This record gives sequence, structure tokens and C-alpha cells, in this order.
Amino acid sequence: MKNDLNIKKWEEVNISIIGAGISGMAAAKLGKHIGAKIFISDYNKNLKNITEIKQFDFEIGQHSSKILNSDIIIISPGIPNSIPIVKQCEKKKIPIISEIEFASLITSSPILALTGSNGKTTTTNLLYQMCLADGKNALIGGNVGIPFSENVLLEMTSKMENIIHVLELSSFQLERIESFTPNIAGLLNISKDHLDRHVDFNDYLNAKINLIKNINKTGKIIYNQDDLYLNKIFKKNNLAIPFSINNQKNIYFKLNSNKILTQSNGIEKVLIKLNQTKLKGNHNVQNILAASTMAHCYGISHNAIKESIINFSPIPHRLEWIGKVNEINFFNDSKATNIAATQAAISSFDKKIILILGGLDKGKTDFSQLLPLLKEHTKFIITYGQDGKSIKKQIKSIKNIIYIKKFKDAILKASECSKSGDTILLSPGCASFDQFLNYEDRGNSFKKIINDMELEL
Ligand code: UMA
Ligand code: ADP
Repeated sequence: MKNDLNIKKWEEVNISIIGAGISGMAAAKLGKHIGAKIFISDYNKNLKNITEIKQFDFEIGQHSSKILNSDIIIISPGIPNSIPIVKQCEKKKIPIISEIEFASLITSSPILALTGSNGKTTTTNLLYQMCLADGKNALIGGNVGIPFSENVLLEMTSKMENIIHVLELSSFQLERIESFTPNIAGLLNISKDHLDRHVDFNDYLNAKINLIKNINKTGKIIYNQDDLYLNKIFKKNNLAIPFSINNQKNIYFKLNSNKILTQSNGIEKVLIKLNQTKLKGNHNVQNILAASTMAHCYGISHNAIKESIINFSPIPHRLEWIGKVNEINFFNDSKATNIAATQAAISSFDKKIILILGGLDKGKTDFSQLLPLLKEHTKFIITYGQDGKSIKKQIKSIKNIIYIKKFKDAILKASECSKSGDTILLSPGCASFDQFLNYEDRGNSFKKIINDMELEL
């Protein structure tokens, strides 16, 4: 157990946890296991997991000053820094740490962690598969939906040995990092996202860069050299190892006429041909290079890396091919909730596509940035949802565009406007909460609408 907050015995430590979602509850269980005294606070009165919460000292419906009677606060990633109780804790100088920081204090196992604006889940899963294929006892966690604390508790209570933690980390999870130190840290790309929560772009960027703030000479930083911001930050950093789809110099894996090559003792070998992977588009080649470079730097064999790339299927809702109805191809990219992801998806198609954009804009996005790409790659655009009208206005120099408020009507219209051989892509560039519970709900609804169309034929 590491001890960077001057904690002598966890048994003597009072921990308040803000937020009783999955990360708050996992931190509570881990805290209880190591003997700390736990208090959980959630502002929602109607929580589904109340039976579980009742195993601890707790309050719901508010964040009261009881929280201040603690030695450490663990904050859930979804809680903004601007809420009054956070300000009060800061004023009283009570250390506030993220759930990731807390879990990292309890484990000494190696950590492979990555962040970025887009591609985190895909790349983390691919890296995890590479570790498993190499025979490692890997656990995947973080923003993928499995709290790191849950995995650390599993590590302590199971008989698994030599565990490696593979973590996807969001900017929220990296906000309150003190001593968290991954052995291998990967930075995929940085574009504007979550500006509804972060004060400004710099605040978002700084949170992302926190991933490497404690990396020392024994750790490795893997970064995307093709990314403007990351290249600027890391090009002169001797510890940083680049990956790139453009540059061929000083990189471990080279991209050469639709093949990924490796180099060993001056001899180049083909790792994979790009047609051997089910992952589509240049952005996914970047994800493959990121995972491969991280795995390579950790000593994972090239055979395991290769096998994992070939066996890997796109994760649902990420440029996922759903099928054909009436000889029209449907792709579900509901997880594209910012325009960088939508840009990547549109660029993955050679032929002009029919695109569905819209939903809830996460923060004054400038959709006119998409114009050059839309002109080159789309034959028809349908915007939908709460911000669909404003999006249409921003890209009005495109002729073939209509706005339809309801999601289902928008999809039906897209299918009406297409003919045999066409491709319809849902890559909304917006959050889903105006008409759905989340992006999965939106993607599943898309699949259902298409399924129903098929049945009607
Ligand atoms: N709450 C309060 N006070 C507040 C606000 C919220 O008490 O002021 C309570 C809510 O009532 C709720 C709890 O906090 O009960 C929710 O906490 P949370 O939002 O941190 O959610 P968790 O269930 O703990 O899930 C979090 C991540 N959620 C967010 O970052 C919003 C999950 O990422 C992550 O998988 C999980 O921890 C495990 O690590 C989700 C996500 O949407 C998938 N991430 C964003 C994204 O991918 O874009 C960053
Ligand atoms: P994250 O976990 O960062 O949200 P995902 O792998 O879930 O990443 O993908 C989210 C969205 O971003 C999907 O629409 C996907 O098609 C797109 N995407 C995936 N990788 C990249 C990348 N490297 N650059 C840009 N967009 C990407």
C-alpha cells in the first residue's frame, strides 16, 4: 500500500465519498475492506441502489456539512468542482482525491492507463485483449464502466496473482490526481469536449495531461505525434514515445501501403495487413498503433499483439456496421458525441454517405468546422433533436439538408432518401440526453428502427 497522504493506518481514517454511483460505491466497499470509516453522500433522494448504500453511514437528498467531518474526500467523476460542498472542503483544506487516486493508493500492481478525447474505450479494450493474449492476468477498468476500486478490491480478495490494471481514464477522473503513476501512459488525441463541465479548453487539457504528471524515468509515455496539441507538448520530452500514421521516424510500428510493419534488428516484418482488421478508418489505425505501442513497451509479444488486432471487433455504437436493408448499409456511431469523432467517422468512407447529425450539443460547438468534409463526403444530411435546427443553420451552405425533430422520423427520412448501394451513417456529434437515456439507448433505438424496417419488407 502506498501512502502519499500521510496516512498511517486506514483504520484511523474517516473518508467521505461524494456520489453514490458505481465509482462511489466501489470506493466505499474498498475503503471498508481496508478498515476506513466511510460516509457516503448523494444529492439524489431516489436512488435505485439504496439497499447497498444502507450498509454504510450515509445521507441522501443533500450534501451536508457532515461531509466536512472527514480526513479525506473521495469525489465521484461526475461531480463538478463548482458545487458548494467542494468549495467548503477546499476552504477547510480537506484533501479531495478522485476515485482513481484512491484505488491507486491501495494497489502496487502495474498500471497501463490511457486517455484522449476519442478512441479511449476502443483502444483500452484492444490493449486489454493484447495483455490477455500474452497470458497476463489483466483487469480492465475506469471509464469503461468498471470502477478501478472494484478491480483493486477483487485483486485483494481473489487469488489472482501478478495482476496488471488496464485503465481508461476520462478528464473527470484525472482531475484530482496526486500520486497516481501509471507504468505505461497513453495519450490518444485532444480535441474540444466536455466544455459544459470544464472551465475552458485549458482546464480540460490540463486534466488530461495529469495522466503523466507523476511519470518518472521508469515509466513510459506513449503519445500521438499526429495530434497538434500532444506533439507540441511532448516532442521535446525524452521519456515520450510517439506513434504516428504519417511519420516513419523513431516509431515502433510503421504504416506502409496498407500494412503495419514492425522492426527488429533492422529487419522489417509485416505485423498485419489493414484488411485483416474489422476496425474501419484511419482513426482506428491510430487506436491500433496506440495499443500496440503501449503493449510493446510493456513487453507484450508481437504474436499476442497481432492475434488481438485480428480478432478484435468494433465495440457497439462505435462505427459499428449494423447490416443492410434494401441494399443500403447502416452504420451506428452513436458514441460520436463530439465533432472530432464525427469527423473521423465521415472520413472513413470512400463513397458519399447519408449522414444523421444532432441531439444535444455539449458546449457551443462550431459545426461549420465540418463543412469541407461534409461537402466532400455526404450526399444528404438530416439533422435532428434539440440542437438539430441550430446545426442545420451553421452548415446551411450545404444544399441537401433537412431538419426533423424526432429521432425515429429522422432515420425513416434518411432511408427514404437513399437508394440501393448507399450508406447511412448515424454519427451525431452531440450528446443523446434530449431524447434518450444515453448514447447506448440512442444506438439501440437506431438498431431497432432498422430491424423493424427489415421486418416490414
Ligand atoms: N451526484 C451527487 N452530487 C452531484 C452530482 C451527482 O451526489 O452534484 C450523484 C448522482 O446522484 C449519482 C452519482 O453522483 O448517484 C453519480 O456519480 P458519477 O456521475 O460520477 O457516476 P458513476 O456511476 O460513479 O460513473 C462514473 C463515470 N461517470 C461519469 O464520469 C459521469 C462513468 O463514466 C464510469 O464508467 C464509472 O464512474 C466507473 O469509472 C461514464 C461517462 O459517461 C460512462 N463518462 C464520461 C464519458 O465517457 O464521456 C466522462
Ligand atoms: P471514447 O471512450 O474516448 O469515447 P470510443 O472508442 O468509445 O472512445 O469512441 C468514441 C467515438 O469516437 C466513436 O464515435 C468512435 O467512432 C470515435 N473514435 C474512435 N477512435 C477515434 C480516434 N482515434 N479519433 C477520433 N474519433 C475516434
